[in-house]
Amino acid sequence: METEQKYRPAPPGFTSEQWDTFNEDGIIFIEDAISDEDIGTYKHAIDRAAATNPKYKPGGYLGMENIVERDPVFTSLIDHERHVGYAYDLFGELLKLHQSQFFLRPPGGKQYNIWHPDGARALPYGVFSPQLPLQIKIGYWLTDLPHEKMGNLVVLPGSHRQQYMDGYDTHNSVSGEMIVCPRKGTMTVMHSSIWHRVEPNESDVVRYNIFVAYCPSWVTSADRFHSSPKWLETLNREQRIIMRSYSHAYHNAKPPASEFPLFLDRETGADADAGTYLEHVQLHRRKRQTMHERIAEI
Ligand SMILES: O=C(O)CCC(=O)C(=O)O
Ligand SMILES: [Fe+2]
Repeated sequence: METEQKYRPAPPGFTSEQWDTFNEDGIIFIEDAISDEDIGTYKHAIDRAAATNPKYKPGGYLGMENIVERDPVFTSLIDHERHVGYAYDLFGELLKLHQSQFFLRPPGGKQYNIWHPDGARALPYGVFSPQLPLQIKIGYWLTDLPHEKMGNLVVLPGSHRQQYMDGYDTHNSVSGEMIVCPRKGTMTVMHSSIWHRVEPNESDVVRYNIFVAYCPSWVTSADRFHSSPKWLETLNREQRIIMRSYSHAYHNAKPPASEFPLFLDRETGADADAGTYLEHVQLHRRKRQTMHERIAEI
């Protein structure tokens, strides 16, 4: 009984349609995922962080990383019910926050990215994991971007399966590209191997958005080596685990027993898969099936 209260069931993740689209296109769009009130809260937190950043000039471009450690509003994103289930579906009990960031992309801003996939370039994740991502990026879109040339994200749907792309390291439009024109409140879930770039912003609005990326704990983090121990103490159990701030390096691959289960199975509430191991095998040494493994079996 006690264990049931101690651990949370995994929040909702991919529907089977979303999973099919994610595999086909490398990105899914979930409109109206974020309420107007929450959009306001996130934008205020971005403005607060910008105002205290000595590098920020009002009206200028700004990208900040490891934002979860900067403001409680961003901290709540580590394990937010709105999206963490998508990451858990992929990375299961070894889920880690890879990177958290926001961008302010103002009119006339000079900083917009050229075509690239996220993650390793000289030895991309796709070499080992041609189908499943080793990183996913959740996007929170906080500004209406109804047209191109608004600092939009541009993706090449389906390109998460390809290792080469002629537009690489250029801004050139390529055939088949999709200029993402989200309504504010849209959430995206992106396979990090998808090729993407960013449009210039020739509009009169500032593009506000947040990205939180996840990976397995044995893939390196992108925006920190360790988190502040004092700050970690302020987190709930799942948030603290998902930050994976280990002082023993091998814990990245083999986390301590106290960190299992991260979540309970969302349907059954179980902390282990039935019928897989003999009784004596301890939980932290057990493999639990991820959503995609279960689906593959059906
Ligand atoms: O800001 C965007 O839309 C994408 C940024 C990007 O590609 C990145 O941070 O890797
Ligand atoms: Fe990127």
